[in-house]
Amino acid sequence: MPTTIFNKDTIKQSIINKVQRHNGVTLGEASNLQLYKAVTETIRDQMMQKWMISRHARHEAKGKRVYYLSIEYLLGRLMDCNLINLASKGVYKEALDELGIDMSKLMSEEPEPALGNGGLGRLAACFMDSLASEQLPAMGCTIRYEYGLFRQKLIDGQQVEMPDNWLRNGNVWEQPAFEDACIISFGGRIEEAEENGRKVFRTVDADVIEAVPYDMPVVGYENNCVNTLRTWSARAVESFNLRAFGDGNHLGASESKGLAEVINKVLYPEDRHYEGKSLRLKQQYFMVSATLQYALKQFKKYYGNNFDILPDKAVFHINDTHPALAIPEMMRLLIDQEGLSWEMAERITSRCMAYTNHTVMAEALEKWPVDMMKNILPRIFMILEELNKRVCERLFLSYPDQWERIGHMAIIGYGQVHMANLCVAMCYSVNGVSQLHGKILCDSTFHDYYLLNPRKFSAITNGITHRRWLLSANPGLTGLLKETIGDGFTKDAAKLTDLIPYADDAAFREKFDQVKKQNKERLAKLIMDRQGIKIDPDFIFDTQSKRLHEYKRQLLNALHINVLFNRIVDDPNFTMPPRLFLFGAKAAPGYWLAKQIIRYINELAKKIDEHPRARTMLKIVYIENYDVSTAEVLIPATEISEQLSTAGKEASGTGNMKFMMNGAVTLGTMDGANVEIYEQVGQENIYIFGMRSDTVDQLRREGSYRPWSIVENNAEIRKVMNQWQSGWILPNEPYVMNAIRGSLLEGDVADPYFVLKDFGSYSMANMRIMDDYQNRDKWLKMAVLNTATSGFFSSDRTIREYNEKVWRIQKLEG
Ligand code: 26Q
Repeated sequence: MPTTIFNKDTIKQSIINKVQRHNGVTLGEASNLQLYKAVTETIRDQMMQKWMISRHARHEAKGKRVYYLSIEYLLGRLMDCNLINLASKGVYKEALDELGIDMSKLMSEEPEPALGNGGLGRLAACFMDSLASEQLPAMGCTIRYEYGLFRQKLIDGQQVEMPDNWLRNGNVWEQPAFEDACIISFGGRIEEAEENGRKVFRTVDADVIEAVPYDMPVVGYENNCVNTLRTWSARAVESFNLRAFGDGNHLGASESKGLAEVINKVLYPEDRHYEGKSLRLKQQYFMVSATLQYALKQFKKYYGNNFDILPDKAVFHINDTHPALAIPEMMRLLIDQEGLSWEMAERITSRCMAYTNHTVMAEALEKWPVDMMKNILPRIFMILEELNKRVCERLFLSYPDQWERIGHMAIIGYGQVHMANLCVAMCYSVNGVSQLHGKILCDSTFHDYYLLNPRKFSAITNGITHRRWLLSANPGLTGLLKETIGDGFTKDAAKLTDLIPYADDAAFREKFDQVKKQNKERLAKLIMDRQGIKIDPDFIFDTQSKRLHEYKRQLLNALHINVLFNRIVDDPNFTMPPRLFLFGAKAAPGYWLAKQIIRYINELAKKIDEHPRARTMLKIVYIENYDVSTAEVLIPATEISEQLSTAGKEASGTGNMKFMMNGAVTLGTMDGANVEIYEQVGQENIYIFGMRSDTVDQLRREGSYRPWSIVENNAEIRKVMNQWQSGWILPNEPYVMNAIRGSLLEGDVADPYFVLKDFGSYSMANMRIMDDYQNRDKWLKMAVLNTATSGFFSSDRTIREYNEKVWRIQKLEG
C-alpha cells in the first residue's frame, strides 16, 4: 500500500493545509488551540499509518494477545511522548520553528486525560507504553469517562473540587470504532428453558445500553508496534427507543437513555476506599462485558468455535479486583452464548485470567452486597453462586471441617461477594507489585490459598516508563546522559549503569548539578505562574507528592516541619540549610481527615511566612492540582524524595522510582519498592528510617503501642501538641486540629499508622540528610548514583517479567 512520507516539508505543508481546511484561517491568524489541533492531527496521520501496518502484522502472526483490563488509565498528555516514540520530535521541532510556532506552548494546550486516581492508573498507562515498546500485542481496555479526576483548587488553604471536563474541545488521539459496538444488559429476570435437551437461561425485561469503543493508538519506542487503548463509551440503544416511542411509551424510551448517560459520566475519585455504589458496579460490568464480547468475536473470526485454544490466544489481565467480573462474564458468554458445558467453560476461563493485587488495606478490598449483585446482574450472580459452591467443595477436600477458614476463602459469604477471593480462586496467576508486597500476600492476605497452590503466586516489582519520566520530563538530564554515555539507555534503561563511574568525576557532577538547578528554576516559574508564590531556587527542594492518605503519612512530614519551626523560633542560634517543602496531593472528596491535613499544612506554611527568621530557612508550598503534567515538572526539580508510608502498607509506590531516576535521594521507610531502591542504590545512598514491617505487625498484634508515652517522653512533640490545642492555628475552628490530634492519641486504635512511633527515627534521618547535603561532593555523588542505578525500575523490565512469568506472548518482530 502507498505510505505517506513524513519529513520537515510535508509536515509544514500539512499543518498549513489543516488550519486552512478546518478553520479557514492562515497560520498567522490561527489560535494556539487551532494550531495544536492541526499539529497533533499530522502526528496522528503518521500514527494511523503505523497502526494499520502493525494490525496487519499482528493478524498475520496469529499470536497470543493480552487484554489489560483496568478501570483506570492515568495517561497524562500525549503529544510529547508520542513524538518521542515516533522518533519525530526533532523534525517537528524544526518544522514548527520554521513556521514560527512555539512547540511547548502548543503542548500546554493539550487537556490532560486524567482517567485515574493515582498509582494503579498511572501504572496501567506506563504498562501500555512498555508493551508497545517491547513489541507485545496488547489491548488496554477501560471506560471513556467524560469527566476525569476532579481538579483541585485551594481556597483559604482548603481543597475545593472542580469538574474535569477534559473532552470539551474534543480528543485528537481517539478514533471511534462503531463497527465494534455491542449491547450490555442490566437487571431483568432470568427464565429457564430447554433447548435440544439442554437447560438454557434467558434474561428478559433487562435494561440494555450500547457500548461504543473509542480507540487510542499506543506507539512503541522507535519500532513498528502500535497497540490500542480501547475506551468504552455508552449510548442509548436506538431501536428500542423507536419502538417504545411508537408504543407511545415515551418515558420508557428514555430509561435506557438515563443509564447510558450516567454510566461513563465520571471517574470515582475515591482510591483505596471501597463504597458499595451500584453505579460503580455497573461501570465495572459495562467495561468488562464489552471487552469480552469483543475479544470473543475477534477470536471466532480466526478460530471459529475452537474455544479450547482460547488460552493460547488471549490472556485477560485483571488490574486489581475492579474488572473481576470478567471471570463470571466469560463463563456466561461461553455457556449461554457459545453453548459450552460448565466444566469446559470453567477450565477455559481459569486458564486465561490473571490477577494483580495492588493493596493490602482492608478498607479497599471490594465486597459487593449479594442483593445488589442479584438485582443488577442476575445471571452473573447465578454463575457466582455456582462457582462459589464448587470452589467451597474443593476447599473442603483440602481443609475438611474447617468452616471458618473456608468461610474466609469463599467467593460469597456473610451476604457479600468477595471479589479478591473470586480472583484468587479462579485466576491461574496472582501477583504482588513489589517483593515485600508479594510476600505479604502469601504470608497473610491470601495465606490459605497460598498453602494450596504456592506456584500460582509471584511478585513482580512495578516500574515506570523512562520515556515519559526521563526523556520527556527531563530533557536537560537526558541530553547530558546522551553526551556522557551515549543513547543506548533510551532503548535499554539497564544501560544507565554506565553512568556509575561518572559519580566520581567532578566535572560531570558539576554538569549534573547545573541540570538540577535549571529544573529547579523551571519549577519556580511554574509555581509563580500558577500560584503567584515566589520560591528561592537556592533552597533544598524536598518533595512529598502522592494521594493524601493517613498511611502515606504526610502528617509525619508536617509534624516534623512544625518541630523545625519551633527549633528556629525557640533558639536564636539554631540554623539549618534553607529547605523548601513541596507537597502535592489530592484528597478523596469524602475523606474529611485528609482534607484537614491539607489545611494544617497550609496554615503551617502561613506561620512560617510570617516569621522573619523562620522564613529564611523554611518554606512550604502546597502545589495545587497535582496531576501528571505537574509531576513532570516537579519531579526533575526535586532533591529529596519523601516516601514515608508505614512499613507494610504501600504495596509498591511508583513515584519513588520517578524521583530516583531524576537524581533525587530517597528519605523513606523499608516499605514497598523502597526496599528494592535500597538494594539497587546501596545503603549509603538512601536514608532509611522507621520500623520494619515485621515490627509493625508485631506491635499491632500485641496491642501494646501507647502513643501517649511517646508524647510524655518527647518535649518537642509535646510542644507541637500544645500548639495544636491552644488555637495557635485555626483558632476559630478548634475541632480541626483536635481531630488531627485525636487521630494520633484517641479512639479505639490511636495512631494506627505509627506516626509518633516513627517520629524520632525520622527526625534523626533528617539530621543526617541535612549534614550530608552540605557536603556538595558527597551529595552530588549520591544523586548521580540514584539516576545511574534506576534502570531496573523501567517498566520495560516489569513487562518482560510479566511476559516470562505470566502471559507468555510472542514478540512481534520488525
Ligand atoms: C475500590 C473499590 C471501590 C472504589 C474504589 C476502589 C479503589 C480505587 C482505586 C481501590 C483502589 C484504588 C487504587 C489503588 C492504588 O492506586 N494502589 C497503588 O497501586 C500502585 C501500583 O501498583 C502501587 O504502586 C501503590 O503502592 C498502590 O497503593
